[in-house]
Amino acid sequence: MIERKDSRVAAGGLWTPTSFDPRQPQVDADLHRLLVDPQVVGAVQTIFGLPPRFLYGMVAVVPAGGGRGLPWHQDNMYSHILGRTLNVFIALRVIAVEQCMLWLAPRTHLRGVPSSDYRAGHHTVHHEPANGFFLPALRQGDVAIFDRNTLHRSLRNEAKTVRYAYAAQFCSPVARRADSGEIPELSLIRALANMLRST
Ligand SMILES: O=C(O)CCC(=O)C(=O)O
Repeated sequence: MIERKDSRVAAGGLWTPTSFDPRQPQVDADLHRLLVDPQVVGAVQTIFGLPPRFLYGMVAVVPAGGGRGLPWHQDNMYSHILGRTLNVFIALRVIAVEQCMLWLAPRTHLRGVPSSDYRAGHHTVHHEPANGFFLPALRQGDVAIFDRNTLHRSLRNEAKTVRYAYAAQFCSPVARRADSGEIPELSLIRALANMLRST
């Protein structure tokens, strides 16, 4: 159960990610199964028009009582991929608006990768978007799908309960790493997929 992560986050503390680790695919396998969920993968395939490749999976926990989220950023600032990439943000439990809700700035994915600072472990854009909005309250299982170039952020968890979300990230089969031109490292992710399918 996702609540086992509560012990890792202190009230009022920071957004805490737990990424899928291909070397330990059994850890949190019940959560990382979302990377191979037919509805998640099917939705991404509908957008790409092609079967997607797995890129990244992460559980994102935000402590109750003022836990802090992330500043405006693109995911493509962290692992720069050329080609289409998507983030599927999934509510693992109900997420109330005041519970460190996700903000998005529509159409910012069309502007490429803007300049940013890397501070305290996170990229932050120099110029905040003017058109940001926050999502409505999410039920468990609700998703928001956005391009990894879309600016997004989250503020604080003002609620008394922890916030749980999952970020499942995919790229198109023709996307390549910007630095090397290689296919994003996927062999290990495929290992995950095979492993999870067989469990
Ligand atoms: O979990 C959050 O509040 C932000 C999520 C996010 O930035 C991401 O999925 O890339």
